[in-house]
Amino acid sequence: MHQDTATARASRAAVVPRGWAAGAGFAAAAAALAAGELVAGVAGGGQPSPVAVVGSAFIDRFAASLKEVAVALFGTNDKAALVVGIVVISLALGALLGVAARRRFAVGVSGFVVFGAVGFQSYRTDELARTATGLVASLAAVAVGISVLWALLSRARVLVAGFGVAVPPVEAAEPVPSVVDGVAVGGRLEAAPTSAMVPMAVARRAFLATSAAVVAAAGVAATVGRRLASAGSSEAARSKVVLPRPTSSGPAAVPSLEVARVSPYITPNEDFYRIDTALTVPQVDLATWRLRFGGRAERPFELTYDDLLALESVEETVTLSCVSNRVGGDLVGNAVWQGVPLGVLLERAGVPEGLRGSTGQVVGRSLDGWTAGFPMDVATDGRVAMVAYAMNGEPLPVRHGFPARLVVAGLYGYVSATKWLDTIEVTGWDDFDGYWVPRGWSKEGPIKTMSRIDVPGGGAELKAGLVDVAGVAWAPSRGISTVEVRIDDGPWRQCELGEVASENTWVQWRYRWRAPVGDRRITVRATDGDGETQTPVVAAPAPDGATGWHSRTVKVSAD
Ligand SMILES: Nc1nc2c(c(=O)[nH]1)N[C@H]1C(S)=C(S)[C@@H](COP(=O)(O)O)O[C@H]1N2
Ligand SMILES: [Mo]
Repeated sequence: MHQDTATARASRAAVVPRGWAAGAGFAAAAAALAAGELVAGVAGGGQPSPVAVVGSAFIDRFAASLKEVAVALFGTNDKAALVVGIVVISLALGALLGVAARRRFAVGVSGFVVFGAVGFQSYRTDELARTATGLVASLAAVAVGISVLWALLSRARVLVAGFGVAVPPVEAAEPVPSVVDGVAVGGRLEAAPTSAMVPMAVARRAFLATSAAVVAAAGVAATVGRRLASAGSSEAARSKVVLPRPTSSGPAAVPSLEVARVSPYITPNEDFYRIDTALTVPQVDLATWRLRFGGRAERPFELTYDDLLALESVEETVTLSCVSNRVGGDLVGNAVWQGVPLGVLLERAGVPEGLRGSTGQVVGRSLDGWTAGFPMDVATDGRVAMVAYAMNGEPLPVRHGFPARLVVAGLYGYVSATKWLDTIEVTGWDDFDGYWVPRGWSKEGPIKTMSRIDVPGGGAELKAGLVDVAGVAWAPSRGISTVEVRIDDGPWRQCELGEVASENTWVQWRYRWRAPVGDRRITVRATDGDGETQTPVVAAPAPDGATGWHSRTVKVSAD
């Protein structure tokens, strides 16, 4: 038989229960993450936190497989989902570490060190992050994580050994009145199976309160960190910008077609779709931001923000579309952009003879290292291509590329529309591939002709009689010549088209349908300015844009 002394029992009792240890690990991980947020906030200058850099590294590593999945699953909420995922996984791993550390604390220490190493490594590969910030944030997170785990496990041990905070000194000679069912054995508190419940519950509650306080403090620290981070941000700089008047304006604003729930001709900035790989939007200090022209340009130069705004500018309405947009999808929008023609800037930079036309490439590089490239002749063939700094009369919104971005009519965003511009490089077509090219997307990305039904909605129940069928159609840089609608397998009917500023924008269309009773399928197709009709062949977005006709089924009933 084993020796079963009171001493042995007491020390065994001092082993922290699994649940408590998991709680301690969870709270320690929360504190570690919060320490990272706080350091990033104090560092300022838009320095990302460990959660943010790990998320960015994850995006760059898995972008090719995720782009489709993420867009499909979360729409533009994919970033929030990623951040939540990283936090949840970190906390869960923290809980596991806590359990492992209750017998061997070294395991807990190693766990947090590995956490810190992953964070630090992500800082080193992140274009936006400074290594120094990464070092301090990672070390702080590791130190805080280990300290909190140690403190909570020690507290847990004291509580468990003492069987509850309410228990007076165990040396008490008399049975302790408050521990009704407890029995003092040899000067130590011995708990009968049932008797232990009451004081253990008290102890558990005390431990829970401590852990909850740690988690709450972590929440406060993380919030303060986030606040600090946003204080010196682009948003602050943007609010002080005064835009110049455009030197010349493209065709003036056109009236929007008045059909209930059809997309307005101009997409308000708040409703404009957003797609990018940036988990934290690059933050800019306008005093130090420069737009550089380089690569193989003959006369590399750079512009300050004020220089850029002082140049002659144009204002043009251009429809942007994402290559990931599905048939009927909403990753498309139309805005009035103000900026400096790219051709003028390239002229100043000097494009070597051998790089003019299709042998050359214009590469936009963003502050966070994202890149996109398109053929040189696109910049010089007379279409709208500009370094834009304003969108719908406002300084470029931060999420749409403040302080400056590229806008090129007729090309999908992934090959052209670099936001948060840092550098524009002149290079050879074969000398560089933009971000999405090695990830399986086509090197050239002209926007395919597309049309979409906005109203009636899919599955709508309508009354027989006159019904407005309406939507938008686009083929930027070629324009739309006709839009046709078909009911079931009936003949194609020409639609009425709204006004457009130019061939670079989408057009609103409407068909006045005398709807007969029954389940009906409405299909739309457009023909571009070159006379080419949208193909009915169904293709997925990868590798160069979706095709197919958009249709919707509605139920028409007698009134
Ligand atoms: N810096 C940067 N610019 C970027 C991207 C990006 O990931 N990073 N994504 C591009 C893609 S795929 C598209 S479709 C457009 C979308 O522009 P928007 O978010 O302003 O609508 O931005 C482009 N510019
Ligand atoms: Mo895109």
